[in-house]
Amino acid sequence: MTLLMHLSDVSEREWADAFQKAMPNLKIVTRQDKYEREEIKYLYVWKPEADAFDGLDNLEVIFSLGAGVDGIVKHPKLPKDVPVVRFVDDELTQCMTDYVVANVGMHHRQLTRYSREQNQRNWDQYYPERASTINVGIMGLGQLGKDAAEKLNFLGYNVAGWSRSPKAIAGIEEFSGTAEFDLFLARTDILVCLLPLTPETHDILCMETFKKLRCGHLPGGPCIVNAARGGHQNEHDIAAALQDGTLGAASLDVFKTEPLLADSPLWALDNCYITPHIAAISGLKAGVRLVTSQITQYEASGDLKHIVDVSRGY
Ligand code: NDP
Ligand code: OXD
Repeated sequence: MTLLMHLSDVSEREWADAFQKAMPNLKIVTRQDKYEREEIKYLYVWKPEADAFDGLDNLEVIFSLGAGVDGIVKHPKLPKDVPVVRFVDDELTQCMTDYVVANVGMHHRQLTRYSREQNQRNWDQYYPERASTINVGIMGLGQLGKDAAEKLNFLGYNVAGWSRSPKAIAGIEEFSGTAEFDLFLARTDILVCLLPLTPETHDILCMETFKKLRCGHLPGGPCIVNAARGGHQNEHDIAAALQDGTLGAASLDVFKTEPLLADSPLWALDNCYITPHIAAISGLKAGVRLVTSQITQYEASGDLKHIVDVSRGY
């Protein structure tokens, strides 16, 4: 019984060594080590390559290094009967909320405007409105969206959420399903995307969506914050909307192609705030703790937590 690391763009050795310390009785290998494909019972995976599942005939559980599993569920050779378990962790949730709160605050307090003023050495005492007049709309009210919504609500923002199924979260106005999407957009000044990437949510951040946001309330125009996946955004539309005033500003942590291509027009826009997919990392300590406890539980009782619904895509 062996746990295989299949981690693209991440140090497999570092993770394998940390897992080995936590589970001395389990054989743990990277793709560089010697092992037989049939001995693999557990797979720890990030950005699976084309051959990721080939020959893993005795695989019992797939653990995702990421909270988002779009790269796994769309894999054409994903074994149908093997559970996929995703990364759910309080530290990761806290990091994402930190990112969202920082960026919502930045747009609410009109940082783009004051940066421009600073560049011109201009002292213009424009006072932003208080938080309770700002409508934040969060797409996705799961593990991450719910926490961000609650913390923003605590800070005094007027928060609404949009999800697939109806929710009841104290203090949060709730919209659900495609039928209520336009209503949700129409009341939103700052739109935050914390959706999983699925065929239904692909390119949801597009000009058509931006034009439906509440206008005339934030002085520069409505703003967006995307910390979910680059596949959610039409980057051509974002660049156009940031230039023609449909959007006042955008914070983007994720991109269609990562790293963001050098010739992307987004780099040069002073109302586009780019971070390199760092909103919330799956930390080594937390990952080792999560997977170790899941394997221990699974070996004892066959139970697993945070199993993905592959047919739904998240
Ligand atoms: P969850 O699965 O816990 O929550 C997903 C939410 O999205 C749910 O509320 C779900 O609705 C809603 N949703 C899904 N499909 C639709 C739809 N078609 N229409 C409306 N709502 C929909 O995910 P997490 O909160 O844990 O994570 C969200 C995403 O964040 C991840 O998939 C990942 O891509 C991204 N991420 C990015 C990171 C970064 O560093 N940039 C770090 C970690 C995650 P319902 O509740 O009704 O099912
Ligand atoms: C994740 C990510 O999905 O880091 O966890 O993007």
